[in-house]
Amino acid sequence: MRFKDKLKAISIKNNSLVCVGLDSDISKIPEFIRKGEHPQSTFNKAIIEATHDLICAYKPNTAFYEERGHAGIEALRMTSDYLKGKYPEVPLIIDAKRADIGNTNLGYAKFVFEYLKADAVTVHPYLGREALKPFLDYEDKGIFVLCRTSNPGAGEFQDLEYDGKKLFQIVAENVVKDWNTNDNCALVVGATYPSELEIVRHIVGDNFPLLIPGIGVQGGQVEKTVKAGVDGNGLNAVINSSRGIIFASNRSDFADKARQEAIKLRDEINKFRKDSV
Ligand code: OMP
Repeated sequence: MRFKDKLKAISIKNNSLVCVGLDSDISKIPEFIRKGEHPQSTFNKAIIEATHDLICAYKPNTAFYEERGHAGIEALRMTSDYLKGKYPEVPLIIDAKRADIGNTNLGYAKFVFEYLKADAVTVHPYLGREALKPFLDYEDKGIFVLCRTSNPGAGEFQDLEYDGKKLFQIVAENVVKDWNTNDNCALVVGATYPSELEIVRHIVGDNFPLLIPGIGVQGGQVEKTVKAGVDGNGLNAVINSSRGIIFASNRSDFADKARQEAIKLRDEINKFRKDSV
């Protein structure tokens, strides 16, 4: 199934736009798990078991795995195998923020889509469409292009103006008009910038997924995010929370607490989602 269809189906089935960020920082995993074998994948499996019916996607950021070398890559692969085996209807977004010349991207794309079996990936737009072709050629996958990031310094380049438009607007326009020939593109816009999020949703229209990180710990507000981010059908917003869900507790109740946080976020999103449709 194509990523976009998979995302829509699970968002409707679980009635949820919550994406759980599996940013399983080894130093924050509960100690009793850290001491055991395969700590990151054991932790991820417990989070998946506790939340799979409440969410529309999982998004591990590779940084938290790469820092551990071989053990981390193995943990990512084990997490993917587990998800694909038990809950194949749930999309896996690998947050790797890749981008290089085309020849090199071939290797990056194979790693995320063939080795890790991801449904989607995050990429930088800086090198242009031609360089990202190896990603864009995977018709069934989702290619999330960074557009307006959530960090405080995002505007340094992304707000630069050309011809009366800011760079992030030009990125959104180019992606939706020129890059999306396989209907597999999506954009990343931070929850910390709801006005920019509204502009981007206006540019891309309905039926175009936006990954929206920055809720909770980074300060993004749910009401503004939902009102600005969902499409006309109340869908296609993938609202990510990582630390706020997976590290809600560092004791033996961590999975239950993660479930409670996921329910809280799902319900808060749905409260405002109804007003937006
Ligand atoms: P929390 O702040 O813990 O919820 O984590 C946010 C996650 O979203 C991290 O994995 C970030 O790398 C990622 N992210 C952002 O925070 N801001 C962005 O602009 C883009 C991303 C992303 O591409 O997911």
